[in-house]
Amino acid sequence: AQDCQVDNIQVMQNFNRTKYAGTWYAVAKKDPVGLFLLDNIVAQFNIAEDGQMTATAEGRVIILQQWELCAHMFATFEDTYDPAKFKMKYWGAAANLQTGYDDHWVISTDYDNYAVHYACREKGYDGTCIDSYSFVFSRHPTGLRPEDQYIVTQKKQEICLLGKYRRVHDSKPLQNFCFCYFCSLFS
Ligand code: AZE
Repeated sequence: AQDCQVDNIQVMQNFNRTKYAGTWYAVAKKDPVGLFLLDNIVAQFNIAEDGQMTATAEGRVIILQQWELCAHMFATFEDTYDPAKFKMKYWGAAANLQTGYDDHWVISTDYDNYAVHYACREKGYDGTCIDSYSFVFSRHPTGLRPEDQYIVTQKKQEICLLGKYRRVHDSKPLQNFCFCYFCSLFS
């Protein structure tokens, strides 16, 4: 059973950022309050020689209620006391796009197939999260392998978000709305 306390959320043990690097396709997401990436979401994590993690991400967004565009985002990560918990500073390539400073926690990953990500933007007085977002990432643009579903469902439950996800349609931006400019650079 979970108490849903943000401080008690278990993250990936012995997290290895080098194995986490590379391309991840969002196959499911739980949205935060406000504007968010809709679909065609691909993230590319990179590890510099000094070990510093950075990422780029693209995704389809609708701004001002009708303008559809592809957001190109950049992120740098600050390390914390826990190797699987980062602080993520991010900004959009176009000047008018989103900037932010969010948690970036890796809840679980096998590095080769799936990853469950979590970010809590606002904790309530009772210690539970009142504004979170989360991605289920896959290495495969076609989605999760059936054998990874069980662990992913388990982890969704552990972070108290079971039933709150939506499928992300079109996790193949190369063929669809967004073109993942950075994907080829690092692979
Ligand atoms: C993430 C993967 C690592 C890099 C980044 C990510 C998050 C991006 C956003 C973008 C929001 C954009 C909006 C634009 C109008 C976690 C996918 C940067 C939250 C709302």
